[in-house]
Amino acid sequence: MEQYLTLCKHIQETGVMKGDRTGTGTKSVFGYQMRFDLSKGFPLLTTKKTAFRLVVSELLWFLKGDTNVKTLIENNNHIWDEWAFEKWVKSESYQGPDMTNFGVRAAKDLAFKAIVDEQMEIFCSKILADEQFASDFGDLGPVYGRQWRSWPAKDGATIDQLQNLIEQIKVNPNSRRHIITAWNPAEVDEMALPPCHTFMQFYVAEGKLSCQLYQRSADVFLGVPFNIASYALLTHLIAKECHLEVGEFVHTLGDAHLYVNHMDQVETQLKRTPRELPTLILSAEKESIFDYELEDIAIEGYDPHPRIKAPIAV
Ligand code: UFP
Repeated sequence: MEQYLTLCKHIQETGVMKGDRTGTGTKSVFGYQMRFDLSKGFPLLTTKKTAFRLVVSELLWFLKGDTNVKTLIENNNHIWDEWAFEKWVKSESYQGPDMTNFGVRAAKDLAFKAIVDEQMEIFCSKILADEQFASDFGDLGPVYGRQWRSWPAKDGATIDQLQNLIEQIKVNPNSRRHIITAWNPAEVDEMALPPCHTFMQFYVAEGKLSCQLYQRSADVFLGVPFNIASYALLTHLIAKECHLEVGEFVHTLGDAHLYVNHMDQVETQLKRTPRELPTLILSAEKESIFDYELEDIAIEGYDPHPRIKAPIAV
């Protein structure tokens, strides 16, 4: 995973200071590309412990076309909580302490962070306990799952981009049209977070399946390690169903940034030496990518450096 550390250094050295939506501030570059040869091991970051189980439960959530955080929270996956929580605290239904700009404020003020955490806990228990609440506030809008599996088409029809893609890879591997887009201009405004990983293309050559992702916006410290693992996993799953070997994952970034409050963590990471990549183990019984459950996907030989905590910018 030298490629990832090289990207961090590249932003440190050549990035420009840039304000951003969250008010945190970033160091940023525009346009960058990394390549990962998936036959050489599974690209899960070894210079800090990265929670693979969260990558898996999020990807399975996308694959099922789900857009409600309830399923994620049931699996003890809290990576999308902030986005749903934001909708709740901005609504009439929320009666607790003022949560304006809770992300930025919590990052600077530990006492306030405790108040946010408390409200977040209340939010998660309500999602789990109250179906109406979950349907009102757990849904993130037409995010990835919706666009991948049921992109709204003319006359109320929907397009299953993922199913179509897999079929085309099987019957017409040489096609240059193996594409899925999550960026739906007609619906972006209804999404809790407009898709960061916006557009993917698959490519078949010499019996191997490769994937290229265009990611419009990349939180290089917190988001990117997840994004790499998630698309590497997706490529493996599709390759297995299509009886192909895995080729490369090509990761193309638009605005690639380090948040200013992640700089110390990045330094820590850069001092560490990458270790051997782990191996992905997929259940031999599962064929269709739509049939996988959490226990069908595992990682072996993962021996990372310890976790590094950092505040997320909301
Ligand atoms: N982000 C990622 N990867 C993701 C994801 C979010 O890096 O998969 F969902 C980061 C990028 C950016 C922020 O820092 O979240 C989204 O903010 P914006 O919409 O303003 O680009």
